[in-house]
Amino acid sequence: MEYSFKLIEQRWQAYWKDNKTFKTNETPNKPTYYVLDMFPYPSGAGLHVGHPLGYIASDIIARYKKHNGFNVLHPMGYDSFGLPAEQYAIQTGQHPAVTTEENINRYRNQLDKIGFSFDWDREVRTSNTQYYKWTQWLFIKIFNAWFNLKYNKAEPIEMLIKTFETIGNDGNTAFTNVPTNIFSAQEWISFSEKQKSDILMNYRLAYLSDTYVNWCPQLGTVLANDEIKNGLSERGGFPVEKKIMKQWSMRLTAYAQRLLDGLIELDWTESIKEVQKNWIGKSEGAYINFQLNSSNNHYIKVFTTRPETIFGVNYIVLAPEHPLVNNICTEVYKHSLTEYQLKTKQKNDRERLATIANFTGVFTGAYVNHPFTNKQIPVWIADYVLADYGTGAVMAVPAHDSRDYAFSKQYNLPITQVINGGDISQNTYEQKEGTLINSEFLNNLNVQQAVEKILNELNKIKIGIKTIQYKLHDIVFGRQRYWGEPVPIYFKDDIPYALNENELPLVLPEIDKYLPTSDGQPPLARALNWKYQNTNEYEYSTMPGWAGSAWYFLRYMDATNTKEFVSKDKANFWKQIDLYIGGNEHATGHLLYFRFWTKILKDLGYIEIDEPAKKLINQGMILGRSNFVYRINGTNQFVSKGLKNQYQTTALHVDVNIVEQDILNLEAFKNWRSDFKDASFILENDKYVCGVEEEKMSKSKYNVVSPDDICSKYGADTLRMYEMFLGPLEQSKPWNTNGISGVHNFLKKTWRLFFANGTFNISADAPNNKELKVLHKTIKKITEDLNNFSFNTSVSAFMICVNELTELKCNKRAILEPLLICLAPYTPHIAEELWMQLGNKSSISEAPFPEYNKNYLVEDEFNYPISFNGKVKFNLLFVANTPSQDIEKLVLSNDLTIKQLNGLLPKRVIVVPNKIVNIVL
Ligand code: ANZ
Repeated sequence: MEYSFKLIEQRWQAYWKDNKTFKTNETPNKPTYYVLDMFPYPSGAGLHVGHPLGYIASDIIARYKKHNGFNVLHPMGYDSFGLPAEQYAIQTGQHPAVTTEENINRYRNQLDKIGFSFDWDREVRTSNTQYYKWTQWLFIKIFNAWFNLKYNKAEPIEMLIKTFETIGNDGNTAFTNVPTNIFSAQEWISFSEKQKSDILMNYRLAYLSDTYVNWCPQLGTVLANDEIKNGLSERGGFPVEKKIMKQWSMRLTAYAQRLLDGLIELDWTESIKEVQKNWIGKSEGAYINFQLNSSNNHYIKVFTTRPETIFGVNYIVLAPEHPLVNNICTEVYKHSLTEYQLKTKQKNDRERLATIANFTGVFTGAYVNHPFTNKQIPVWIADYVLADYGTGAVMAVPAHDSRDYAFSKQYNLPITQVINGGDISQNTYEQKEGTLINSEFLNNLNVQQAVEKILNELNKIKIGIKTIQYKLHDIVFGRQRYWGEPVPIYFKDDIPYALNENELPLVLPEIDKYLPTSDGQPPLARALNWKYQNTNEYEYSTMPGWAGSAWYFLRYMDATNTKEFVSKDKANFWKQIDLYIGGNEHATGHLLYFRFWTKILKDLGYIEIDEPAKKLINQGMILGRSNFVYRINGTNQFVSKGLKNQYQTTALHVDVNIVEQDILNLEAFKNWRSDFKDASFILENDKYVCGVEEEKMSKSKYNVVSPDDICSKYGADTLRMYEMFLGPLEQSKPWNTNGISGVHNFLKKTWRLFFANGTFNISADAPNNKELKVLHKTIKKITEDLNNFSFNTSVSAFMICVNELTELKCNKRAILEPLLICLAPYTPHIAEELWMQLGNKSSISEAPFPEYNKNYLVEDEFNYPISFNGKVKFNLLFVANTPSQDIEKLVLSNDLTIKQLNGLLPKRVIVVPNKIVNIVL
């Protein structure tokens, strides 16, 4: 019987579906294992062979854990709100829900062909009302929460309101990052509803405020920092500018320290942890107030990490957007200042920080007093100072800070070096230039002592205090787009109110066009008669793409619960993701946000875990292997790669599906595109050889390989095995179909172990030691590999095993049956088929994973190198552990030895057991 993978794969996929083989078990007292893939956004292009890489790895682990008796949770779903469906809707008028549904169906179809063990009963789609009802519910919980610094956790807003009612806000421990006036309990009670709402906004973990946002005019929406790459929108590559807008945000900064601390215990790669650490960007330093010369009461507050350099301060710089700028600027400088502020608006943070050679700024006309020297210090504005870091103001110390130095050079500002104890500037930038200040005040102090002393002094006069700053920003939560969760808020008398829980879901209304209104309101403002209780306006922005994915891992635990987003029981049963697999492009987006929401949910008492995913593996990218043809400029003639240097040519991508082993199929090429119908060719050796390059897989490069094609040509088992064979999971690697037939042949060879002359032929005989050794060596290797998530190395172990068994002509059940179980996680269809043919009645996935017996692994023979005066001449095979005297005798009586000795008598024979024999002449 032939290995007809098509039939086999269809049969078992249907069997698993009909028998719900991979329905999640929740058997008490069994260990649990939660394996999750980052769910896909169902794009119109479908899956290419790069997408399933992580899914295959996680599927292997899920199946392996099932063999080992775990309750395994291995679900899949769709991150189905998002921009592409909406952009498509704008172009075509097609409702994004329709496009999304079509794309999901296509994805599902493709996924099904690969034979994953997902429990589809637990599928989630973030755009389903029954899903986003809970996203909205969670939003309301976050809106109604504040962060209590005393306990370092979130608490319900009612508790804060109670404190305000009893003691006001003086000395309270609520986290806020906006200036808030002090009020008494009496005052709080006398405040209007609107005033109270405004004050609470300074504390809520989801809040509305005037915020600097990254506005992308072409996309008509704001973008989060991680949605911007090199100053352009990640999607579409459009320019992005800074703009002030009333906007929903989440107070991520309240959790900066916990997000940092939580990283320590996580089994994530160091590089991802490092990225998160840098993104959170903790800096220890001080606030120092510099008194404005023009006023006794006004100060410029700077943030510095180097208070000990204060004697070298030669000017102060404010961010152009700093609120004080317009107040302190003197008349003469107003014009140039306004102009500079306008210019700054055009730049994003990255461009501002990357000003390396070209620092610019303008003088404000104002001065501050130096607290120690009383010197007059000019105040400038410059775009290298960012408005939203620290205080948006810095004390510039050109001798010790490279940016300040470059700026001073640009504007001829004086430079002052501070020489303190001598080691002050260790490890940091230092210019040996400018006036020297050998401050007596700091004489002979080391850095730490100097910092202490300065801060003590500043503290005494109440103008300096230690502080910690984080680079992390709160995250903008509103999007001015249609295809997202409506924010469950309505406005009454300009006050935002959350909907009641029983009013959820707030369903996305139908609109005529997926565009902003003529007066610039978001698309939801187009909805007719869409009002809360027919009276009040709803919030018109929708949630960002990451809202649904910030908690989806919890929904899988209890996907059909209509009463709760997840029950306590299920949340405690499954606890945490044991293994999370996905791309590393989410390092500062999703991977930070779902940690953030998890912490809030824990604080509010809904779940018990503080971190969502214990272990994270980032799979590498599978690169496309692009092919090129070379068109002679101005003609429709194409020259083969080896001859192209003789002509002026332009390289064009050609569809990899009409190229085999880099040789172009000429007829197919002519039929590929109408403009190539009359193409002519200059060949080498009668062939057209294409150029090759590794690039990201994309439609526009015609290098996309679809898993469907591979499945229909070689089968899903080959695809699965081949993707693992390509190399370590974490590495990026090119897709090269050239090697695939090797893997396919390996499966055929495995199949043949079970057949003789076309009929199933298995022996019940007891296995011999050689066969047992091959099997147990393989079990050991596969088990170790699975525990180390090293999948590629398993593939070669399987190949060696099957080759050895073929050589031994082994068709014994006692060997082949356990081998099938080892193979099942990797190539489940062929394993199930042969398992059934062996007479088993239930799915192979129910079988316990074999354990290796180390007694079978003992080497039974040793191939001794035989050397003469230290030079190895040949090898002789002896049964392992043969006594040395016996070996000596056998060696000396061997023909090869006699020939080598050529009549000489050996002086000595040294036998090192299981290593070497040396004959000394
Ligand atoms: C004086 C000084 C002397 C500084 C010196 C540095 C070196 P990190 O480590 O990134 O936190 N700074 C403060 N706020 C800023 C802002 N909004 N935009 C740009 N720069 C800002 O850096 C903190 C240092 O960066 C601060 O310490 C401040 O300059 C500057 F030899 O103060 B420093």
